[in-house]
Amino acid sequence: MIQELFDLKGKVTLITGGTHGIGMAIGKVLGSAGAKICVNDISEEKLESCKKEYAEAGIDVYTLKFNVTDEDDVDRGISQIEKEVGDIDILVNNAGIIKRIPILDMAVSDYKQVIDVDLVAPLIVSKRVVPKMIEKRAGKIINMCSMMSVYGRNSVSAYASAKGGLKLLTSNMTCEWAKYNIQINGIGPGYIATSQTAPIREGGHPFNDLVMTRTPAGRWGEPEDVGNAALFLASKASNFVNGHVLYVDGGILANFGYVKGENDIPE
Ligand code: NAP
Ligand code: GCO
Repeated sequence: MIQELFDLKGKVTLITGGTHGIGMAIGKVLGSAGAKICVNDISEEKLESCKKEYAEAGIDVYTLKFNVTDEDDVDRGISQIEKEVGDIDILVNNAGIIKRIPILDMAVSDYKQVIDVDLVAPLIVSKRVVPKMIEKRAGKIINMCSMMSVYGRNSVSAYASAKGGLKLLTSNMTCEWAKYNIQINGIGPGYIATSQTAPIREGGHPFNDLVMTRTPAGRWGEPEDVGNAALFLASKASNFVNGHVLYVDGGILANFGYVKGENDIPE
């Protein structure tokens, strides 16, 4: 019974930007549950190099180059997946970028680029994929939100605007598509150790101290922490969960913070 609940055997899954980081972690977990994993990227090199790591996890990944911000490129890519692999059962809108620039220093073009990848692209890819899910009266869409869907911080205005919008786009997708037995949810990772956060985590960056004190779990998240949560939202176990953002953040959103050395909880 329990195995059947999380069995994704034969489910065609597209993870955008799934060649490394959180997307790859999701691919490995869903692939280990039997899903047929398809990943796209804009880098041929990353598409090629990810195959080995997926293979080491026992997953024969299908890779395809297309830019999630380009409607024609998305249509071409999804059509090729539908032809060569099958109609998509599970869509993970994972591809994303961040630009850490204070508002007054940021070019509007930079702001628009982040919005395009992190907010408009999930709309483009979902609009192209969902008609087949509606026909089948079944589907799972997971939008990669963030704790920045609810928090801002200096220098990430474009990113937080996009992720905040993606939280509400998830709500609106639910309002329009849940009646077709499609579950659309978000995942909101906290601070996860990937290439995207390396600049603020490594080399003694002070931001690392902030994350360590603000996160009750006392650690950075690992991509697998997000992958494991994705299994729940991709499986039958979440068939009545809709429009929800599942925060995978070690408790950071529950914690206003404390003064180090005062009221420390004993180890
Ligand atoms: P990452 O290592 O930077 O991976 C992002 C992926 O998206 C890369 O494979 C990137 O490809 C791809 N991508 C970017 N633009 C694209 C485009 N136009 N078309 C197709 N693919 C594109 O980031 P990550 O840390 O794994 O994050 C994955 C997702 O989780 C992102 O949406 C991010 O915002 C979100 N998130 C991350 C954290 C965290 O702490 N790491 C926390 C909350 C949310 P290239 O490498 O070739 O550019
Ligand atoms: C930052 C980080 C965050 C993470 C993540 C946190 O600069 O604050 O990159 O934005 O990527 O979104 O949940």
